[in-house]
Amino acid sequence: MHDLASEPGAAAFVIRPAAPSLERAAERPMVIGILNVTPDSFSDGGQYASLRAAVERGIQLRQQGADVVDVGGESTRPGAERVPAEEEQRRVIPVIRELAAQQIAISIDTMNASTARAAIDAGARIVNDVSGGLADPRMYAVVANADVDYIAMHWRGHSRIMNELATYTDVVVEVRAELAERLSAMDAAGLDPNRVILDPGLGFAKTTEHNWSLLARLDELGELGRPLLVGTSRKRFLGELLPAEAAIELRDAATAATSVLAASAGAWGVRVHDVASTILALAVWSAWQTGRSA
Ligand code: PMM
Repeated sequence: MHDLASEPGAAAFVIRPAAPSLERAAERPMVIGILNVTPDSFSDGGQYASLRAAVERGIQLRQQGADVVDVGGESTRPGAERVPAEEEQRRVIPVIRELAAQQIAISIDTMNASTARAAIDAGARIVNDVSGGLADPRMYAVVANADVDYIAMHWRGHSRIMNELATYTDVVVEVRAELAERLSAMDAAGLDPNRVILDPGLGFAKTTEHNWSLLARLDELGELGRPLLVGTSRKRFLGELLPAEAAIELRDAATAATSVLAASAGAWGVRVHDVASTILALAVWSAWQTGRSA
């Protein structure tokens, strides 16, 4: 693998070993790189070419410093329709198998227990479930019976209807209570609580105002006693800070800023599309921290 850390002036880009840990490292949060394998992401040139392109992108995310590559085959954008589990698996399993064979730590972004099971068999080490176990009643059993970590995101309903579910009196109090309920359900289903990461689910049944409250009051979710993952990357609420016609990639600078804010609020990890800009922003944050303690 190309070693960016050995290049002059590349000290910021220390590539950590591919062993995800629920202990947050001192120097920076975990960086989870997003690899969406949907027809609109790698559509050119037929199935083999798109498999190759997806695998190459996964390797690139790792080379840029991602600790984990999060592979997903079903879009969860507002309004998105469901994808059959068989089609989801057809998209993601060959990609996971190839990346895992290259010792890249993989999480599978799925709400389907059967896809989680197939991904674990293909080498995934983390199950990232945006529904926190609510979409598929068989999910907890799959996770409880496997040697994997589990990311449980706050969720109220499928993408087609989620915007209608964004009603809260106090979003942080309610998200915390609903995540606590999930933790109890996981406990009852025999999941190891020490292997669970929680995520506030920014943009999922949340308005822009809700997202900013959750980010600014992340410490209140920390009271649940579990590591927190934050996913702001390229989301619409960041796009609202840019001119309407701005290219989607321009949201990466805003994402890098939220990565720093999440780091300083104690987040365990951030999930991003553009790994390089977040790694650099976190290196700035880390150097700042060192300056404080020197
Ligand atoms: N957001 C998306 C998809 N998966 N998983 C977690 N844990 N947290 C998130 O915020 C999250 C997620 C939204 O879709 P994208 O892949 O286009 O970012």
